[in-house]
Amino acid sequence: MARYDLNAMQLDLRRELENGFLEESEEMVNTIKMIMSNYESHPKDWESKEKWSDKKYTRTLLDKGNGHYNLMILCWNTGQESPIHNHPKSHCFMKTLKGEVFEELYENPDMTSCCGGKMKKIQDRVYTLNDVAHITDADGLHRVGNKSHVEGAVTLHLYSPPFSSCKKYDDDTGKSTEVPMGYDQDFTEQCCSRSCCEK
Ligand code: 2CO
Ligand code: FE2
Repeated sequence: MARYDLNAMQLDLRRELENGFLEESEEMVNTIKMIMSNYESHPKDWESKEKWSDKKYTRTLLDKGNGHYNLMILCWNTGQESPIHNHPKSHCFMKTLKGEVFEELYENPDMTSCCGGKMKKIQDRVYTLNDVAHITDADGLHRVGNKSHVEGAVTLHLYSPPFSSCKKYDDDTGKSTEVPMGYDQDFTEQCCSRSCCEK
């Protein structure tokens, strides 16, 4: 039997999200987690799309999901991490394709009536190969990164609905700044002759 590869997983995601994300649907969250869990990471599927920078983790767009979601891979060089940030009105799913990433979960100051000041960490988590995580702004904000000194990490992210900017938060003051979320590479333009785009 053919391996359940990244293209097969993309087709399942397309099908599941063909009408977009049904708000508040716990069932949909679980189905997407399951689809992403069923895929077992295989470097052959995604290594041609890796991009590494010494300056910052990179973002490579794989699929615009008919406007309903964005699917991308992120490459985290040793020691690289994101600022504390939100995912505005969106579901964030993250699967580890290579290495290991950490996640620090923080209280969302926009969800509490209180008062600014230092960001409050709620939890530390670690995601190893093939783990799938899910977060919304109602769960909190996060910082994600790669603590390894020797191995890069690659993660696969699905955001639904898609967003093109988010807020980053200062650790000490809790003040937020709107930042655009650009891409270092975009493979969606050449997507239409590939099986991932077939309905
Ligand atoms: N949200 C960050 C980004 O898309 C990555 S942290 O995991 O969601 O750049
Ligand atoms: Fe994030």
